[in-house]
Amino acid sequence: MTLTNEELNAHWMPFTGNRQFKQHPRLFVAADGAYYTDSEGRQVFDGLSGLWTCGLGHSRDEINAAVSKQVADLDYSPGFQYGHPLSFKLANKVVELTPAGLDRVFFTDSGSETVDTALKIAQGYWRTKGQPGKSKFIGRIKGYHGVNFGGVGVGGIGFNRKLFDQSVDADHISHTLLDENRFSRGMPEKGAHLADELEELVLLHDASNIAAVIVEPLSGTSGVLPPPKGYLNRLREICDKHDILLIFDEVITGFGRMGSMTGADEFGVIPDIMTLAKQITNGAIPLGAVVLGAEIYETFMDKGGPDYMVEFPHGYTYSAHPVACAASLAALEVLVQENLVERVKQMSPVFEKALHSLSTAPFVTDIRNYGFAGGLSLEHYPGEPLRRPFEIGLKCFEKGFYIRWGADTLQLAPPFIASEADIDGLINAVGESLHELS
Ligand code: PXG
Ligand code: PLP
Repeated sequence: MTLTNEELNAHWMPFTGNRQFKQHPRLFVAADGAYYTDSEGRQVFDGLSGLWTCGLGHSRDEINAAVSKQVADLDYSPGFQYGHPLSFKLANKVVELTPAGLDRVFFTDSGSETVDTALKIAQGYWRTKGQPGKSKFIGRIKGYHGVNFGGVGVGGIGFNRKLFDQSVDADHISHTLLDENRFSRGMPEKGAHLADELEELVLLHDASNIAAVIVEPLSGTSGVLPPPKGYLNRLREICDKHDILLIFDEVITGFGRMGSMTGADEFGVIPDIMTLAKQITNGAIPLGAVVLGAEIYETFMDKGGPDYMVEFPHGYTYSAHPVACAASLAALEVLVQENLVERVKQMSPVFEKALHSLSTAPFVTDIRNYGFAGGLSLEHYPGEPLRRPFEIGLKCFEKGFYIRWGADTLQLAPPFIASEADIDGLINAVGESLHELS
């Protein structure tokens, strides 16, 4: 199936070079397991699990069946003032699978909505407690928290911010991408001290003005930056000392990618609020979730006024959509039943070894990895940092491998079900592409 130039025009594609794409469209028409079929009928390996979404592989019978049944039984149910049983079942499942102390769940439809919801909960919490001054957020340079106004405000990627006003009051600590950690495997040794910049910002702004700190435990979008050893623990200590909420944005790290159920579990640091999306439904239907401690929820309840009143004026038409809840329950069941989180942990050394074999390939200036997530930084063309990753991405696609390029990095995130041969094939395709460009 091919589309004409005219047919391609109406859709303004997200985070896409629209002009280049419409000249050279890359269209998927089917997917099964770890492979897509493109519009030319070729099999293409899914080297990023969709957009970090489809760890279980595509077209899982269990999810398909649950979605089909739910559409037939109850296609939509109003989420405001009425409910349906699946959202409660799913909330309990999410609580069971996330760290102890995170006991309440607010559903959304995407990572960006989840982040903005978490920020609103944090600000609303302090106001409800009678500390309205605690409204500023601290994010991190290179952080990605989606594209809604709050997420862009706390985000730390200049390219995503430059066209828009500063939307929420936010300051940022440094990123953790250090030269001395280049080619580290797993958590880098150096960089825990960078968390102390939070102390500096507390001195500057005063804790009485700060609502929350938001970080990805492992930064995904900016090229896979695992946290330095001790770094997240230090952030936790500083937040505790100054009574600042710690939000972990686990939209990518949640539900298995790190080789544990969450990044918090894997790195041994528990936040006050966690955001989840993507893997929660294996990508089949959009859904996100904010998970938080009961004390935050109870604060809103206690100060909610008469019980006919809404305690938190927030929610989406599609919050806890029944079909999304059905997809999520099925996806989480497969994740647990097939021990896929354990599989990621066991296979991570295989992925790590294969990935780092690219350290001597042309243009590679750094490689980073954790679990089933890998990032490569590439030498820039003079004045054109974004060009080479784009060229490599296209070369890989020609070879039948879908990978992600962003900024001056390549990102790899194979499905949890990927075989050793799949991983070798992926790494070989990237290696060959780099050699062909040299
Ligand atoms: N937070 C984090 C940590 C994310 O990774 C979002 C929020 C936003 O989620 P939505 O569903 O609104 O897109 C994300 C999304 C990439 C890539 O290639 C990463 C994301 C999305 C698309 C591509 O790194 N992350
Ligand atoms: N805009 C208008 C005019 C609406 O009526 C609504 C929801 O009712 C929204 C935006 C928000 O949509 P959603 O709840 O899907 O975020």
